[in-house]
Order: sequence, then C-alpha cells, then structure tokens
Amino acid sequence: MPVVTAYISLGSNLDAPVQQVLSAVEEIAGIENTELIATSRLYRSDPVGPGDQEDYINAVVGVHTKLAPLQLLDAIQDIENAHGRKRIVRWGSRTLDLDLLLYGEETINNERLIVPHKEMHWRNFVLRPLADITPNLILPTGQNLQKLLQTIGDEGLSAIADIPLPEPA
Ligand code: A4P
Ligand code: MG
Repeated sequence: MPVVTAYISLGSNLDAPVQQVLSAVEEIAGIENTELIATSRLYRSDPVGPGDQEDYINAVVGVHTKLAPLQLLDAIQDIENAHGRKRIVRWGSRTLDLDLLLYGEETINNERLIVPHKEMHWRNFVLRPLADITPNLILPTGQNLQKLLQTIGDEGLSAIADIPLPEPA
C-alpha cells in the first residue's frame, strides 16, 4: 500500500475546546494504518460564522497514511462522533470539527469528500497552523502557502501553546 502524507485540521469552540483538540490529536495518532508525523502549535481564533459564538481553538496535524481518502474520512468522522459532535448549523458551534485538508497532491471531488478542503484557502486559522508544519507547501491548486498567508494576515489568530507529539504506540 502506498503511504500518503495528509493534513487534518482540528477546531472546537464548545465543552473545554483545548481538551477536545488535544485528545483528538491523540486519537488521530491511534488511527489504523496511519502515523502522526507532525503537529502545529495550538491557536485561539475569532469565530467565523453566524451568531454569537465562543472563540475557537484550532490546530493542524500531518499524518502518513495507508488509508484511502474515504477510509481516512470515516476515521476522522468516528472521532468527531465520539466527541459528541452534533451537526446542526453550518459554520455553527461544535465540540469537534475535523477536516481533511490535503491528501497528497490529490484533488478529490465526490459526494462525501472535497479535497483540498473548500474553505481552507482563505482561513488563517487553517493556513497558519498548516505552515507551522510545512511552511513551503504549494497546494494542489498551485497556490503558494506563504503567499496566501501574506494576503490573509493573522488577524483574530494567536498561538497559545505547542502540542506535544504523542509517543508512538
Ligand atoms: N466533506 C467534504 N469534504 C470534506 C473534507 N475535506 N473534510 C463533507 C471533511 N469533511 C468533508 O461536514 C459536512 C460534510 O462535509 C461531511 O459529512 C463530509 O462528508 P460538517 O463538518 O458536518 O459540516 P459543517 O462543519 O457544518 O460545515 P462546513 O462547511 O464543513 O464547516 P467548516 O468548514 O467545517 O467550518 N471559526 C474559527 N475561528 N475556527 C474554526 O475552526 N470552523 C467552522 C466550521 C466555522 N467557523 C470557524 C471554525
Ligand atoms: Mg467540517
């Protein structure tokens, strides 16, 4: 099975969000046929979306995986569900949101999965942590990560801690 480098974003703004994100990192490290290889810093970010929401905690992790894209999506959705995630409002508050940002160089567009993630190109709370891990990345769209970040800036975003890389099992 080929090994692919993939990036997953983590976000939470309910029920002790720092703990939600840190435990999700551990759980991603436990996904079958998948190795956690890198973690971004942990960020606090202003909420993007409707209504009066709490600040978010955001991070990104990098993995090496032998899973196919939909298998990896299944695995991260299992983790979301285990965190009591209820899908109510688009862009609304959530205990844990895990998005598959990138899967190798692949462009994927089917009913369940769009990769690169459709909102990532304009969200500093995704791109800045991604750049902690892979600063020189060129996206499958040909966009340069650093150039995107220069355009977007870091407004509303602050790094609050490092995330320890869990020991391999
Ligand atoms: N899906 C398609 N592509 C993907 C992908 N690349 N990764 C499908 C993950 N899922 C993908 O997801 C709905 C469906 O998208 C899934 O069933 C999957 O098959 P969802 O997470 O239930 O939908 P959602 O989160 O309500 O909507 P959406 O558009 O995914 O919201 P986002 O983009 O997840 O935004 N503000 C701050 N500061 N920080 C945040 O983290 N997050 C959001 C949520 C809003 N505002 C935020 C933050
Ligand atoms: Mg999502």
